[in-house]
Amino acid sequence: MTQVDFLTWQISIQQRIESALDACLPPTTCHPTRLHQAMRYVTLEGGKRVRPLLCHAAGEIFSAPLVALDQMSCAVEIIHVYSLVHDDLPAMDNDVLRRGKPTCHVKYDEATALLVGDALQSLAFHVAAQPLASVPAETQVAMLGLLANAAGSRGMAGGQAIDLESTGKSLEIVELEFMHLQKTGQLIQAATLLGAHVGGANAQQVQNLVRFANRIGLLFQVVDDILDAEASTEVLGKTAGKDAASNKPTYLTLLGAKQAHALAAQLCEEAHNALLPFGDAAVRLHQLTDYIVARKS
Ligand code: GRG
Repeated sequence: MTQVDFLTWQISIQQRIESALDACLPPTTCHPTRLHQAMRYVTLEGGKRVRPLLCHAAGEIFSAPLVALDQMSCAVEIIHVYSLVHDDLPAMDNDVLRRGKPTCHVKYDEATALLVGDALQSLAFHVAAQPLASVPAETQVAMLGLLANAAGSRGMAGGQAIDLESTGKSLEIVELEFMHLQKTGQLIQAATLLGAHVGGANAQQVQNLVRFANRIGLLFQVVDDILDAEASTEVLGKTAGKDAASNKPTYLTLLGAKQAHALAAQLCEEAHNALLPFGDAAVRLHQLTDYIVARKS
């Protein structure tokens, strides 16, 4: 079967996700209108949609139904958006720019930003819990558990807690790795595995994808650290140089730029190798791996 090129595929998934997210979110006319406006403001028209792309790419290995992949992709993306809104709050990263727009608490106010995050997290589980015709109910319950763990204190929220505690401190490389595997890696892994479960992946296939996602999670973060130091605010759509300004330990501060680039190249190779058991079926995951390394924002 001839396949469209990566860019065409990427844009088509991004468009599917934009309309699926639009359909998930309450309309702005629905009371309380300001909260719903703010939820739509932070979720729609922005972001690279990396997690939905991973979910679709993993699901495509098993020819999973696209509508079911849209549903689980939206759930993960909505959790991700909630985390960005809370991360930007003055009590956390205190940032004014996200996805090229004023952050939620700047555009609205802090209380609204807190509620937007809370409401988005609930919405994500509501979306993920909608019946999926192609997935056995017990598998879907396990998928909900997987998503909850990835977002919780032993996943993203826990990683964020470690991040806040480590500001101004120097971490060992293994500690930095652990923090990122929790903060960024767990949700990236959940996106990949949810796609695979929608497609009915078996235990061995899931294990192979865990290995892949683990490398991709770290790779994503190493590249994020490099971009924070080397790219401009304009291109990033968020404040550049934030890590150094807030005295955060990063791959760059621990390893230096040259070794951070070398680590990215190594993680990229390991991610590709983890996909070898899937042969050509994993083409989109291979392409996404290269995209994550080459991304400019
Ligand atoms: C507040 C519970 C809680 C967690 C926050 C996501 C996060 C955890 C913090 C964001 C800060 C940060 C730089 C995290 C590391 C990498 C990351 C998740 C970057 C943002 O994700 P992208 O690049 O963003 O996929 P877009 O906007 O493209 O979706």
